[in-house]
Amino acid sequence: MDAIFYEIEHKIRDGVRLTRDEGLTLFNSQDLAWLGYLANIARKRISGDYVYFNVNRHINLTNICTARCKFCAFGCDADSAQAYTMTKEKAVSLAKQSAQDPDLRELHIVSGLHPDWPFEFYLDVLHSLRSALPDIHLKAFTAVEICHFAKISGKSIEEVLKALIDAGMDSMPGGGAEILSDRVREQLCPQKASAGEWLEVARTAHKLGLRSNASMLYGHIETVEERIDHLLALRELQDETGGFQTFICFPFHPVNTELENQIIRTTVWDDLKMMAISRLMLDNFKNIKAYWIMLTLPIAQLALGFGANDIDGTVSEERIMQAAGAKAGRSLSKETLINSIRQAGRIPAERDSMYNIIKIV
Ligand code: V47
Repeated sequence: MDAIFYEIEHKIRDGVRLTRDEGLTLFNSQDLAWLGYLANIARKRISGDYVYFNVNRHINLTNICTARCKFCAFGCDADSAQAYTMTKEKAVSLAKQSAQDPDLRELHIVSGLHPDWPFEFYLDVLHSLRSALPDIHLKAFTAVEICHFAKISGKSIEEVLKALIDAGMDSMPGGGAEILSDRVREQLCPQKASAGEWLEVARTAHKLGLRSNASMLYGHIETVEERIDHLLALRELQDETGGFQTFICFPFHPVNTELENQIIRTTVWDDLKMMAISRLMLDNFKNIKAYWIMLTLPIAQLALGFGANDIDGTVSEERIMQAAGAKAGRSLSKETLINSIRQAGRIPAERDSMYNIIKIV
C-alpha cells in the first residue's frame, strides 16, 4: 500500500480530520473493501451501531417548475401533459390518510418552483397541515424553494424562514444542493439558487434554530475536485453552525432527463466509494443517509457497511425519482427496513425527525 494511504488510515484511526488532498487521494484508491473498512471505523466512532429510520410520507405539491434543471425528470412546464398541482385540501387529505398509521411522524414536503403560486399559498398549506395534524413533524421546502419564496415575496431569506416557522415548518430537507459549484450550476441549473445562496439559506436557518439536511447529486458533469469541494463547503458550514442533521448523496439517474443520452448511471462501485468518502470527509456529520429510493434497498443495505447509519424512511408515494426511472419502488414497510438493517448486523432504531430514538427494535 502507498505511504499516503497508510497515513490516511492512521488519521482515521486517530480521529484526525482529512485534508482536501487526502480526500482527492481517496478517489484514487480502488480498494473498495479498504474504503469500507475506514468508513466503518469513522461511522462507529461518530454514530455507533444504530441505523436510523422513520415512518414518513412525501408530499410534492406540484411538478410545474420554472427551474427546469437538466438533471431533473420531475419538473415540467404548466402546459405539459404530466403537469399536476395539488390544493391545500388535497395535501391535508393525503397527510390525514397517512396519519391513519399511528407510527407516522414526518411529512416531507418539496415541490417544483411554480410560476404563479404566491408565497401565501405555501404558508397556507403549512398552516392547514399544522392544524390538521399538530403532532406530525413538517420537514418542508429545500433551500432552493426558500430562495424562490424570497424572490416572489420580496422578503429576505430570514423573513421567509421566520414566516414559515410561524406557519408550522419544523425543519428543512437537504435537496437542491446538487454540486455547490457555480460552474456546474451554470450548466445544469442556472435558473435556481446559486451555491452561495444555498449555503446562505442553510446558515440563516441554523441561526434561527432550524435543523436542516444536506445533499449532493453526483455522477453527471462534475469533477472529483468539485465533489470534494462540495463536501468541504458543507463541513465548513457544519463547523460554524452544527445545524445539519444528515448528509445524503444522490447518484444521478439519467432516465427521462435532458442528459439521458450523454451520461450513464453510476456503478454500484462508484456509489459505495462515494458513500465511504462522504463519511470520511464529513467528520462533523453524525448521520450519513443511504436513501434506498435512489440506491435501491440492496445497495442501501450494503452502504451500511460503507459509512451509512441512516436509511431514510418508509417514504410512501415518492415521485421525483420515479420520474427519473428509479427502480426501488415508492414505499417500504417498516418491517422491511428493520429486517434489512438487522441482516446487516446493525441495530434498527426508529427515530423522530430530530434523530431522537423512539424505539430500538
Ligand atoms: O435536490 C433530482 C435530486 C433531490 C434527480 O433531506 C435527482 O431527508 C438523481 O431532496 N437523479 C430531491 N437525483 C430529493 C431530496 C430528498 C430526498 C429524500 C430525503 C431528503 C432529506 C431529501 O433529488 C434534488 C436533486 O438533488 N434529484 N433529480 C435525478 N434524476
